[in-house]
Amino acid sequence: EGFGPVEYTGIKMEVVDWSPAAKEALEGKVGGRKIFLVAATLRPETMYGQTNCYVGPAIKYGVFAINDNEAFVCTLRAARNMAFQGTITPRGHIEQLAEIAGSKIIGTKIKAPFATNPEVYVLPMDSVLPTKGTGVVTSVPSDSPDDYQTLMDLRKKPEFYKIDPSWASIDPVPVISTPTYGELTAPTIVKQLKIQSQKDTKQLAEAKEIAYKEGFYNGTMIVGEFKGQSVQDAKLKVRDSMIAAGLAFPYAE
Ligand code: A2H
Repeated sequence: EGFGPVEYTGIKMEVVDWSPAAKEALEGKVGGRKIFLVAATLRPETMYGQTNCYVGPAIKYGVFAINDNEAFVCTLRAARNMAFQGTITPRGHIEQLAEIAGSKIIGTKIKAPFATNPEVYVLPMDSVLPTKGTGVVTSVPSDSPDDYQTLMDLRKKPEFYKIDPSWASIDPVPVISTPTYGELTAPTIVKQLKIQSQKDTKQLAEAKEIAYKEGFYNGTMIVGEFKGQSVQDAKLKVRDSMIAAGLAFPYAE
């Protein structure tokens, strides 16, 4: 980790249809509020290519009131941070409406803001850290090697991961073109490094580094409002556009 706070973008993904287990766990607890899973990302410009969302099955999440009409699903740790960043008011005050295990959220259908696929499913990812971001990760397999490899693992062994194969059926969506790796940077690097599973953590860390640098310094947007612009130029514009649309918020830690 570097020094000083990291500026993430919080992405608001409204729940469209809870999994049966989540429905049961939340019954009568969340009122009539609109509920959002919220993810922290460093790459808001890739949100056009979201195909899923990941939670840690063993992570404990809360449903936190944001105001009278909305609630966020994230870790308590993230809610505490948000309560000191103007996202949750009044300052420092947290109202937890319910608690729920990540395993129960899997299979929930959510909205994917700005994405080509407007609705996507929540899937499990074992490497989600409870100590980073919100504990919720948007899955963009075109540009994130971790997201891509996890999707491949889930497709290979749906019974093992206790998922319905249809939840993992959306293919990576090209969002950014890079001169070296083409329109599907993450899958290309994962194949070049011969990565076999999400347990190949050393190679995945290397792939992540290569994909991040290549996308940021040499990438060009091939979809969306800023199509044709460099990733460096588009990154903050996409972020601002999502914030203006009420679909994202600044989140630092
Ligand atoms: B990124 P850094 Cl397309 N546990 O978003 C594990 N990973 C987490 C997390 C958690 N609790 N919270 C966030 N992340 C992921 C998009 C993306 C990301 C792309 C490419 C690379 C990439 C879509 N997933 O990150 O340790 C989130 O995934 C690679 C740097 O703070 C977040 O951005 O540097 C990133 O890790 C933050 O990681």
